[in-house]
Amino acid sequence: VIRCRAAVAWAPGKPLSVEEVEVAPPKAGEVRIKIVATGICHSDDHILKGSLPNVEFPVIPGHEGAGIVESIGQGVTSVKPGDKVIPLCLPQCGECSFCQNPQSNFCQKSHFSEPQNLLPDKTSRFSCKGKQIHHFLWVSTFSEYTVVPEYAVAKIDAAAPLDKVCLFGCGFSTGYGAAINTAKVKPGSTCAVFGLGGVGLSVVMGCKTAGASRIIAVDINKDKFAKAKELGATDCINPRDFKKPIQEVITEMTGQGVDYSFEAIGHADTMIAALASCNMNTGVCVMVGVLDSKISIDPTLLLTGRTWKGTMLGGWKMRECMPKLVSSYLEKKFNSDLLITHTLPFAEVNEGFELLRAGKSIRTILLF
Ligand code: COD
Ligand code: ZN
Repeated sequence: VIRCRAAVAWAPGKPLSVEEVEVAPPKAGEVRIKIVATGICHSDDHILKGSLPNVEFPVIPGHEGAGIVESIGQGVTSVKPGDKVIPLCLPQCGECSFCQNPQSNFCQKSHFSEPQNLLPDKTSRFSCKGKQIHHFLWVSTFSEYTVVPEYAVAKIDAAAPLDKVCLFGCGFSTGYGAAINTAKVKPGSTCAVFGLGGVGLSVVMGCKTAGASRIIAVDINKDKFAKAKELGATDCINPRDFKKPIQEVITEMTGQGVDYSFEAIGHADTMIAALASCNMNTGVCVMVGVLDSKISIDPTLLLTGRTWKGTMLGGWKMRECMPKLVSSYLEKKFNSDLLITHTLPFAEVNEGFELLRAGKSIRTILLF
């Protein structure tokens, strides 16, 4: 058993508390990882507020981490102690019908299929003050050591800087893949991206890489516009600067609406606005944000031919694609470092969340 620091969410609505926790050794088929760096994603804030379904407290959040294998359980063959790895919040067992389908990046043997924030054997490797602490998406990267199933671990290049590629665990992969894999943005096309956080800005990067000729970035915080332009946005608009709905503004700007629109905020009204902003017949709208409520739409929006899609971690088969994404990063095919605005010691995790809530950060990296 290892004793180390972790940020525990004891109850919804409370700040995280940095505690000493016990981390049990990996069981058969599991890997214990020393987390070196972890990003703060808006979804972690959703958990703290208690607004994500199926999350039981107390829990150790965090799902955008990178680290080094500390020890392995019986039967583990794909990684060994000392390997650099990224824990995956979407695993890839390689055997289920989804994993075998080249079109799919889902895995049936995941916590999404059977909502529970314990490991697959329905137990936890974490305890604190005599209490069992829940895992989050199996990965719980706000802990200096974490235990995950082998099929939720991707081995990456030994040259990868962990304080940078940790973003591939969620934000960067989700946004970049939403454009490249889910929407399959074509060269010369027009795009609109709603929400310019770490995820939305990664969508902008994906649209740019795919060769979009026009990328309209939408946010109510104009402080996000400079970064969006740097990453490839051609137009930046604030819905609050217009009297008419933003979908009408975008439709006028482009003639028939954009070819591809993306929602990376997680609000019902912006999901509908994003849908209505794409071409009524051939437009594709990708929903990236999660919503904790229901949404009602005018079916005519779809009847005219639009496609409305969702994306899970940007459509990547995480375990096989992660090493390739890291290699592309090392070859400088994209610069995800531009998303990192702050780096803080792990003890300042709550300050990191304050920066996110205040709209002052894109990504804060916490270092152990
Ligand atoms: N109109 C325009 N922009 C808005 C509005 C609005 N009404 N409200 C907020 N915004 C902007 C904010 O100013 C901010 O710039 C941006 O939207 C949101 O950015 P962040 O930094 O707060 O959030 P991200 O980028 O870290 O995450 C956003 C998600 C929506 C992706 C996230 O919250 C989420 O729902 N994640 C779950 C979806 C998913 O696929 N997750 C994968 C595992 S987490
Ligand atoms: Zn996330």
